[in-house]
Amino acid sequence: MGAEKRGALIVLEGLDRSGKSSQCHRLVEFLKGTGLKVEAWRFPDRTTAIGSSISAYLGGGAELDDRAVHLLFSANRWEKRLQMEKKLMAGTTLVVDRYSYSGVAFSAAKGLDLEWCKAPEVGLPAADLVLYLDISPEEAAVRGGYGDERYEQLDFQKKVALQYKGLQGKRWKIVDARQSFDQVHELMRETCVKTVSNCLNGCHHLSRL
Ligand code: NYM
Ligand code: MG
Repeated sequence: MGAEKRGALIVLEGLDRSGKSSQCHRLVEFLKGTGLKVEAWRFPDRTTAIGSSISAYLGGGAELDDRAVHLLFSANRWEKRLQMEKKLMAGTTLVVDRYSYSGVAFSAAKGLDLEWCKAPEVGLPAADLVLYLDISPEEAAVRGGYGDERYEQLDFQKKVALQYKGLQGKRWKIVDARQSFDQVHELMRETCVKTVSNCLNGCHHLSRL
């Protein structure tokens, strides 16, 4: 049997309006252009039943207990776990717009206990690379303004930014998101290519959070 050729789990994280969604698409197009099997994913995945409850909550149409919402966000990742792992093990790289780190940062910013917030994430596939699009909450707020979903307020985003800082670890790359769209993309390319080739060359097994 040959070495396992698995795809990479690449996660983009950052405050609302940091440019994650556009950069995810740009990155996926770039990686596809190099001949790789790549898919764009995002959390929350609003297409499932759990995702639609989350969406109703974010839109302000539903009031839910903070811990219940936290667990819904986590369950939304768990319901996708098998499909994610199958894709990764079949050699497809996933570029994911938000993951467990959003889950922990946004709930901890509400004042929930950090360890409690992390617990339901344990066992999910671990990201091979977390690209953190770094921008101050003030600068993000100025950029075209927030929408009207829950959490999209400057004071709350400041608390989220602090939580994100505490989560940064060895698989994180901090990307200066104040640069132009093309510059930010350039900053991300090289580490992504390296991460994908490490995974495809069988350097490491899929690990879990
Ligand atoms: N969010 C996202 C959470 O609070 N917990 C999570 O686990 C995830 C994945 O949902 N403000 C928050 C962050 C965002 C909001 O995300 C909606 P998006 O990327 O704007 O659809
Ligand atoms: Mg948003």
